[in-house]
Amino acid sequence: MRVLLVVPRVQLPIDTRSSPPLGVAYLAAVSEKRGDEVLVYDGNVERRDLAEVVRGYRPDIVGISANTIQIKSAWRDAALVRELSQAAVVLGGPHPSILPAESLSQEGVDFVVRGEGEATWAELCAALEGKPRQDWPAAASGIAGLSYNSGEGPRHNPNRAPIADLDALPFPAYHHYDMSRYTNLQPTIDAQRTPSYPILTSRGCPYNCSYCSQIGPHRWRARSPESVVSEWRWLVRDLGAKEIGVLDDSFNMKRERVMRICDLIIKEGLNHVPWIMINGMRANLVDEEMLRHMRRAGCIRTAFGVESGNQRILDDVIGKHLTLDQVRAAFRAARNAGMETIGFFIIGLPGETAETMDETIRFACELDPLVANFSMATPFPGTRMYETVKREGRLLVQDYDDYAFFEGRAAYEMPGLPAELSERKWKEAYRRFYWRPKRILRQLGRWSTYRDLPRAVRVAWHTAFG
Ligand code: B12
Repeated sequence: MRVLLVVPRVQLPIDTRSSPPLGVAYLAAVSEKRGDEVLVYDGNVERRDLAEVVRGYRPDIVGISANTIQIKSAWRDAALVRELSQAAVVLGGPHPSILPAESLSQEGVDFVVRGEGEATWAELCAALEGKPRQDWPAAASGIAGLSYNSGEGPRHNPNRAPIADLDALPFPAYHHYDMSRYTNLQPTIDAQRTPSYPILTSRGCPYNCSYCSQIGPHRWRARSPESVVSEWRWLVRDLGAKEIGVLDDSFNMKRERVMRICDLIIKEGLNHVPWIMINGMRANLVDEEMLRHMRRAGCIRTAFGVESGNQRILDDVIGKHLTLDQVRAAFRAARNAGMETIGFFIIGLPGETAETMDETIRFACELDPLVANFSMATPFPGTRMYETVKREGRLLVQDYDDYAFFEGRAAYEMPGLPAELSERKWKEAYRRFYWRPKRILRQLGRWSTYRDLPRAVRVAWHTAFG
């Protein structure tokens, strides 16, 4: 079969060309394993139009990946593919997984794969091969994790159980990407280190934080350290990785697994390639010895999801299962281990007041990470926060494109939490964190400060006076 996999183009003020999209790289590997011909089109780095590619390649099946920010672009791509070809159009990824019927009602969309995609995608490709369109609903009817148009409205087959043996998955098929078009994993912090590759050593998260858009069941599954390090070796030795970014939601659920991964990285002599934790580690499950071992294995920077400086917000609003003292200890341990840190914080959660947001800003300054990222609380469909806001507040986002709130606009308001307050506190957070003399002095010592100066001046101006 001729398979085309599409990452829709979106325009955001941040650089999303940081690394090759991993979900699609896994699907490409699965298709290759089936013997299909594969073409990947990442709209964010591609120079050709999708129309030109569809006309030239004439795919049999087109898979389009979408989170909420990408979904409208994904629907446009689906309609375009339908206009130009007879290919089956399949959507997958976080957004259609949560709202499959919505995507099935769009022009050109034939199927939605819900949740983890590899097995469902492989079964669907096998079921559709050589079949005319009128036979597709019958072919799709027994495939778990699939939603489709049956002729009598949308049909949702039962959920698929999460993949039990992650070691059995093929490595992501990066040769379908033009790596020279990607930057490095955290381009606003680091000098160029390319090629940079992501890696996923585990999937899922057992916690259920109110803001998190987790598409699968809240179950954590891990690859074995041996499987992780064989991919690591391939990335370094065969693909020439200059940097690796761990994308796991919960890398450190099991201490002995982390220690063993690091043992193997050191033993194999792979620790000269720097790696970073892209997502936050669980601050309640780290200790200095673990972080020192990660540092020895080449990890130069870790991140922690702190979210709030107010214990009540952490407990009652988010359900984070974390104490402020555990967070303090984690940052201290990372610093002692010689690692840089990133802190993720949220401003404007349901139930917040000016005082709780102040506490978050003060806590960020106290922890003093290299980078503090203050997200404006955004209720993504399918999250507990979304339900709370729909029940008790008022959503201000009109359009899925507006879910990328990089300019600090509030996504909703609640009684006692007007949009104006969240927006003011968001600006204040950046101003108070980044304009501290201690911080400015430290930044003057970093190379990237000079490279990013024009952008930094723009942001600083915006947060201080905009
Ligand atoms: C890395 C990452 C990023 C990177 C992306 C870099 C890149 N080029 O890939 C950066 C930092 C740029 C980023 C930015 C943002 N991100 Co982000 N990100 C992630 C993260 C941590 C990992 C993504 C990943 O690779 N996962 C691993 C792969 C294997 O999983 P996957 O992509 O979901 O794909 C699987 C399935 O979804 C499915 N599938 C996916 N596509 C398709 C297509 C087809 C046809 C099929 C059949 C199946 C299928 O099969 C795949 C294999 O199992 C996820 C969290 C997570 N655990 O996934 C959040 C996540 C995707 N991000 C999220 C958000 C909110 C954002 C931002 C909006 C945040 C913000 N306000 O700044 C921006 C949006 C930017 C954008 N353009 O989309 C949310 C999305 C929620 C939603 N409903 O849309 C997530 C889920 C985090 C969360 N738990 O809430 N992000």
